[in-house]
Amino acid sequence: MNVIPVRQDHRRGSVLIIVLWVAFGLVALALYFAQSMAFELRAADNRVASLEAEQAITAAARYVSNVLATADLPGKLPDVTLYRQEAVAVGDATFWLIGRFEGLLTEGQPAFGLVDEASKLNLNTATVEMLEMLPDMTPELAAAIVDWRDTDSDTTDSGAESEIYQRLNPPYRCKNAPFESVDELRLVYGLSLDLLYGEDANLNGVLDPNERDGDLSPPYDDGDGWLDSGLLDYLTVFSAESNLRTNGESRISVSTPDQQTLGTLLEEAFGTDRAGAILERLGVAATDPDGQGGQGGQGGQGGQGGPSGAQTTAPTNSSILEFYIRSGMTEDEFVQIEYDITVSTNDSVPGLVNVNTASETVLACLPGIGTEFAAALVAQRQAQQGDLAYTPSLAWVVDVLGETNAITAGPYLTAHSYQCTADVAALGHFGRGYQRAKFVFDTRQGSPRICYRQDLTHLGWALGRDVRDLLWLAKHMQ
Ligand SMILES: [Ca+2]
Ligand SMILES: [Ca+2]
Ligand SMILES: [Ca+2]
Ligand SMILES: [Ca+2]
Repeated sequence: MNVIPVRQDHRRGSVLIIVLWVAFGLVALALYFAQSMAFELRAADNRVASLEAEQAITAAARYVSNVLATADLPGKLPDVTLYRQEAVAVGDATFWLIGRFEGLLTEGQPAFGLVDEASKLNLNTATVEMLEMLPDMTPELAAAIVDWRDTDSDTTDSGAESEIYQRLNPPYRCKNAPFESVDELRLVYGLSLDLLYGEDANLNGVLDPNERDGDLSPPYDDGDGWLDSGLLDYLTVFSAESNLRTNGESRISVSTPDQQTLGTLLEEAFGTDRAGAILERLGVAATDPDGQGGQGGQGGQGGQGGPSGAQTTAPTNSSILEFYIRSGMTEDEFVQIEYDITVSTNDSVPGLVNVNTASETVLACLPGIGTEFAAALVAQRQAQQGDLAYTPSLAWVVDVLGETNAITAGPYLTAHSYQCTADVAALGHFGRGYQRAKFVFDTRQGSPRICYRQDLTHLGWALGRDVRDLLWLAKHMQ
């Protein structure tokens, strides 16, 4: 009689243990699913944030398109104070336009704004000599770049044509046609990624912590606290100036000035007397019906007025800057007709460098400027900035370069910009879902058109430390 209750106690104990194990298992399962659901939720939340950021990038592209469409003059980029470029809210998302500094770098903090494509050297028009002036560029690589785009198969000095590319593994052919993007440089013989990106691994124009720590973390850098930019920062394939006047008609060529058309333009701008004086100074034959003639033409700098008579030939001008110098116009006068004249008969002129936005490094590549005058040009430009309503002009360049150098540099310079880059970085809610895409806009047709888009999310965080700190604060204040 005593044995049975003992067995029952045993059984009860075993049942209790089993129940406890089952309960424990159920709790563990519940915890496991809860954890996994939390992960799932977090992942879904991040996906939502990424989608928000993508939407913000699309919104940013529309916004930039609107900003460009409402510019007060064609060929004039809006001043950075006239549009929003930093922490712009779109619903729960935010976007930034990553720009480039004019002047001093604030360590690690990017500049925000649009980037002018005419501030860079054009890969499709730059000569070997101009390319060679870029930092870390070798004569071999400069020659290989020109060989890549020129239609012939004659190797330029130490360049590279198909013969060399066929020996690579895998072999390919030299393109022998214009570059369509700057990234295409990767295919050019002798070009390394180090040269393309320099120390700026995330292409934001500033030194980030991994770009100033030597070889502690990629990329390799010299740790000197100064950003050595790669070629990508100085080159473009998009710069091309529209050859239309503000009224939509073709610009008037002053290459070999024609008395009639130029005369009409000058008369409309400055009146008959002043127009006559400018034409005379230019040595343009005057065949007025009242028989005043072109006698006494001075011919400008070293030019010849030619024998007096109705059909003298005026000296040709290689650029509108040379025309300006020869004409004896004042700076204010030249600005009034600068949009109306050209030396080209094409619809657009590729590769001109905007002297009002180009960096010292880019200006130094141009004939007539070089390292001797590039810094002085930038200093002069910074000193005269500030007037938002200004009409962009080239005329001031003569004061810095002198007439001879200005005439040499003239064919490569412009004061206008018809293409710009919007490098958009965006975040979704709570600063999550970082995305980045770069757009190039072309305004030659009037309404801005996107001619290039590239995703740059893979380059990682590019908004600098301040934005990251602000996000951290916002997150922990909630
Ligand atoms: Ca070639
Ligand atoms: Ca950087
Ligand atoms: Ca490093
Ligand atoms: Ca450095």
